[in-house]
Amino acid sequence: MAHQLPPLPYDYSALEPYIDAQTMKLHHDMHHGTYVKNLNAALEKYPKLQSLPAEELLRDLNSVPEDIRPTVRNNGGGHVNHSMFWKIMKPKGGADPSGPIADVIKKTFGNFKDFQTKFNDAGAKQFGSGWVWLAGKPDGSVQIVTTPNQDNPISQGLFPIMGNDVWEHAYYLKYNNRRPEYLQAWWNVVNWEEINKRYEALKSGHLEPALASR
Ligand code: MN3
Repeated sequence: MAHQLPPLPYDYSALEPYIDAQTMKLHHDMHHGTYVKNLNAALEKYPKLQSLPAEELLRDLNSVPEDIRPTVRNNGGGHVNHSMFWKIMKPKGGADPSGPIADVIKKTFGNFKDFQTKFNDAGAKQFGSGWVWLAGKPDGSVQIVTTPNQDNPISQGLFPIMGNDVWEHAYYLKYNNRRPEYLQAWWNVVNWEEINKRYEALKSGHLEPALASR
């Protein structure tokens, strides 16, 4: 079955005032929609690859036929990244995390505030389009990484626990060139329940439910 654009799990306006409805509509319907369309078009020639979750293709890009590899990397990445992105946000989200993700953040970064500062700084410094992530290994260790374009940490052997989109399309209508302001505001819509689920899936080795593109 072809890859599908997952429905947004809340209204376009649900993340106001932090993320505006027009940005959400364009971002989900047009940008994510286009990644899905392009991914499916690229896979038409390779029926065997169509049934794999997009994460599997990204995990081993070298096994993807060369003629579609850049398209799969960019558009498969775009599909996986955004499928996660909608889910790790929610209206009335934010506040301080609790549960296992709070514990590992404290253990790794000292406290939540220092983690936020490092995450925001990394996102602000990502040159051009890309993402800032908290990524982890099956042993439960975590680190902040950035990726250009639509690359996903999964291609480097790391699992994306959470990530923020720092492409201009994610914030420009409301924040213009003020990316740091967007990065700061974003914490108000973070869905820690979902992020805890993803972190638990990584540690337990049962990643299936966390594969966002399914
Ligand atoms: Mn985006």
